[in-house]
Amino acid sequence: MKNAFRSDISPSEITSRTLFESRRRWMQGSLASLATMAIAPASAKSRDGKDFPVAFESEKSEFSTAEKLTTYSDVTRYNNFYEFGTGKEDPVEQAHRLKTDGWTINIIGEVHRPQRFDIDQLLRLAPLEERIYRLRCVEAWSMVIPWIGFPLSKLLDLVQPTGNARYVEFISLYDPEQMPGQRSAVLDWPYKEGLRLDEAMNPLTLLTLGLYGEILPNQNGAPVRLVVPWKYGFKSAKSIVTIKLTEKQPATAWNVSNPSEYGFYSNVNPQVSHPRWSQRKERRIGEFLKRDTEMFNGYSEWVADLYRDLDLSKHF
Ligand SMILES: Nc1nc2c(c(=O)[nH]1)N[C@H]1C(S)=C(S)[C@@H](COP(=O)(O)O)O[C@H]1N2
Ligand SMILES: [Mo]
Repeated sequence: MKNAFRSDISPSEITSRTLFESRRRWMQGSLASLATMAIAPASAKSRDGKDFPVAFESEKSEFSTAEKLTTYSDVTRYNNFYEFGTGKEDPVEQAHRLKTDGWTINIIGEVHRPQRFDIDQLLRLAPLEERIYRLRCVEAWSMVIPWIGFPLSKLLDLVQPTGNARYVEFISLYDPEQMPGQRSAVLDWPYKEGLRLDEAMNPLTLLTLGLYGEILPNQNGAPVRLVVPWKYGFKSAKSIVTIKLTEKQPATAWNVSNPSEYGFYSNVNPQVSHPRWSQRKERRIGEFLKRDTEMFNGYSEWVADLYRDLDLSKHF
């Protein structure tokens, strides 16, 4: 099987090295963070034995679950990334096409300081944390993944939302040359997601640059994605190029494609069935028996307050 990292000099590898160098520079300049460094740099070989030149250090997070990790192989081979096809292994086979060098994220809309960030700037923006989160797909499977990133709130604080800002829209890359899945109209491209501003500012909402101590593999949304652990996986947009603060609730790709099945909120909620299947149980990838799905994917303690005044069967 083809792999994003198998070719001698893949675009992602070049980016990887750049990230590693910039991260190392950042670490050298920051003695304070050396004291809290928790994860040693990974070796030059990845878990599946291929060259994998990049690793970076991060701090452990109080928000991490102690549950057993899903294997690196499952995390990077069983993916949803419709830009590269709708099959679970399409992303690992196709995402090597994605060029991530020179990537920027543009923050626009209702902010006092609109700004474009490159990945180097993002890496230096805040201490990187390892967050071991459950990811629960709307398709009733789940994984436990050690992400690397920092709270999105740190980025939003920097651009200073105006008093009008109430929502945050996330827009993924549109480039059918690199993303063959976009030649089919399976979704209204580019992929878009949205959060209420207070959801985006919640400390659990992670701007994510890596997993398993390494930079994000392309199929997991390189070079920068969102991870929103109390919502169904599709809210966690991959390969983001634009973040737009808005006054009105933004349209989202899944809501546009099928409004009766996918609402704006998309909170993990075992009491609200998907119209075509129950959401009461889930299969943890790598396990045989199904387990009960928890309200807000088990993150109620931190997020239930956000929805106190909302009827969650209407706002599903
Ligand atoms: N741009 C983009 N982001 C996306 C998707 C997608 O198709 N395109 N799929 C979503 C879905 S349905 C899930 S479950 C998660 C899967 O993330 P993973 O493959 O890294 O586990 O990514 C989400 N983000
Ligand atoms: Mo999903």
